[in-house]
Amino acid sequence: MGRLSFLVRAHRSFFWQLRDAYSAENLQRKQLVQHTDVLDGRVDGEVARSCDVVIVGAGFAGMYMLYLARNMGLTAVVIESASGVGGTWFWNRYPGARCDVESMQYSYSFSEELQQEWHWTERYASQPEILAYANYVAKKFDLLPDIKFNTRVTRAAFQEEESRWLVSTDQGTQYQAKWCVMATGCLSAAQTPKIPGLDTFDGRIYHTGNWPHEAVSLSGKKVGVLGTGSSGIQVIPELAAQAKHLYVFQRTPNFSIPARNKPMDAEYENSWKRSYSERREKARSMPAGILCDLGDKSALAVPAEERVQEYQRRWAAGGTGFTAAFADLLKNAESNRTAAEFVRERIREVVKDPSVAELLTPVDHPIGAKRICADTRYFETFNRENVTLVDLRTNPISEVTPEGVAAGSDFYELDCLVLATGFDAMTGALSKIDIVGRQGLTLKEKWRDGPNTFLGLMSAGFPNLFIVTGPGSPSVLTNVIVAIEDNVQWIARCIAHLIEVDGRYIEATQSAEEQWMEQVRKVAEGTLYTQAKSWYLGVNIPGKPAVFMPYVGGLPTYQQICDEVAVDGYRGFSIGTQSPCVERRQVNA
Ligand code: FAD
Ligand code: N01
Repeated sequence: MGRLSFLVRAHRSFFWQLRDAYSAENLQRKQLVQHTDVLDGRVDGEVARSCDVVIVGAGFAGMYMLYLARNMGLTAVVIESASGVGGTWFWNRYPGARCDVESMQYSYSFSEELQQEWHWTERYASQPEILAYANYVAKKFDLLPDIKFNTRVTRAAFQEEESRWLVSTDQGTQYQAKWCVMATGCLSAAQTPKIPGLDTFDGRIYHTGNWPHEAVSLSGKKVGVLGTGSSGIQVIPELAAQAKHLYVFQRTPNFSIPARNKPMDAEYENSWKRSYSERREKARSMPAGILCDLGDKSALAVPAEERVQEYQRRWAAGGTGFTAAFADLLKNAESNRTAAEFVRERIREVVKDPSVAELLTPVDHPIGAKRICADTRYFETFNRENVTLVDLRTNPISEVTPEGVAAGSDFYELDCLVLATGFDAMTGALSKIDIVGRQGLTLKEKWRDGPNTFLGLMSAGFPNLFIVTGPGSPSVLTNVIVAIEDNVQWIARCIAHLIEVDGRYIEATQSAEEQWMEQVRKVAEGTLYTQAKSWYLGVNIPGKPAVFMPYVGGLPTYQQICDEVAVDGYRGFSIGTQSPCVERRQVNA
């Protein structure tokens, strides 16, 4: 055990050496390896640009992967369908969009210079500010020349003879690379529900996950909004402030905690900047990668009065740290009920009309089992004269017509409709790409009954294809930037190892993958997460298999496992020095 922890520490120190060696302050291109693959080559008569790594997506994951790959001396290209960097924060431009992890934490930690010089103006950063930050990072590290914008990857196929990925785009371009990194995002495939007549609507339809770049004026308009998840809860107060009348079409009410956003306090910012690296390290030791006040007792282990005081304290402080009040809120149904009931009482207090309050009160799932929301005057919005809550449970939408929405026996005339209907999460962006692995196996076919990966990082049958924050990793249950940094560093280390040992390919073994998926399933079953019909389970997408996708065992445990796997010679992966089909021919000979 002692030796293993030593090796794990040594393995992790690689990242810090890498960070230090290639930090902003020292950004000369150093060559860890001699790369030769900058020439264009011909593939099936077409010219394909050849490089070491193709990265799909220029959100925080893709940008950091590019940064590390280039600084390792590898040639890399990022392919991005958007016209700019930022991913989530490029697309989700709806009014009210902001982060619910504090801005001092929701940022990269890999460059001390970057984290010192960037100034966040609010406790929780708004979408425009996070997008500005992404652009700043891209410029600071000179990432833009290696990103192909306005280009969608349509196909990625593993060429067995050469052990290379051939990546095709909707622009007719092709890229050939040793390694392909899918940095396509967990929440990047916006989901539009199939509602009869939706395409006949005469007014404009906006999806929160694909909001227009130009200003959208809603003043004097009758606006409908469908969906009351995190996006709906953020956009609804903003729409209500602009619209002549807002109709909120709600199927399931959600738990939300006041964010209590405020301007950045200079002393608070300085206290972080004085000890950024220590705080980042502590954050990495917390289950969600967020430095927070984590209760270590059971909610049932303290007297009722003390418990309520703790909830009140957290409610007043604001933010999603509310569910960290006690250690067992997501494990013990009785403990969870105490927190859920506290929030239900607050909703009843805030919303003046008791029948509206009742409709807004979540009763069908444990608090936190769906992604907890953070809001700014969400429940208060329903006290406004110009806001009507339409309960779709009793009055389901029958159709959309050119004039508006028919629900139950009522008709709502609308000028525009906002869809806050979420995403095909975790697998959606990947399943839109025709990914073909060894012997013609497609990822779509392999994942027909649910996504199978080893550590969320690789899937058996798809050598040299890495996924950042893939299903089977903690990803969406964390401060995602921390999860991204850890995954990307692991991938970089893995590629460095392959170069060191002259490995042509690395691939997850079937048995390691099966064992890992069993572990992912088991830990989820030990929690209350599986008791909600959430996108974590994929049940928001018709026909998608109901499988709990993220790993709920916590970031530190996950990272420890990833590190141990690596120091143990990439246990659970096979590494070959020849291409898989040459090896197969040798075995068969
Ligand atoms: P993304 O940012 O999704 O980037 C993926 C990129 O890949 C996109 O730009 C996309 O266009 C591109 N892409 C996908 N498929 C293709 C293709 N086939 N070809 C070319 N390009 C492609 N996380 C938190 O931790 N805290 C928060 O407070 C938080 N708030 C959020 C708020 C919203 C509204 C949403 C939607 C998500 C939020 N998240 C939050 C999660 C957020 O997605 C991550 O924090 C993070 O931004 C993900 O970065 P990424 O690079 O992995 O993916
Ligand atoms: O999506 P969601 P989201 N008819 O799936 C409803 C992150 N995020 O975009 O619950 C009627 O949560 C659906 O109803 P129901 C965060 O991780 C973070 O809001 O299925 N209604 C639900 O109300 C988050 O979890 C922030 O009954 C339909 C809503 O649409 C994730 O992104 C902000 C319907 C979808 O909710 C996704 O959030 C924003 C239909 N046919 C997003 N189809 C932060 O603040 C769907 N709905 C950090």
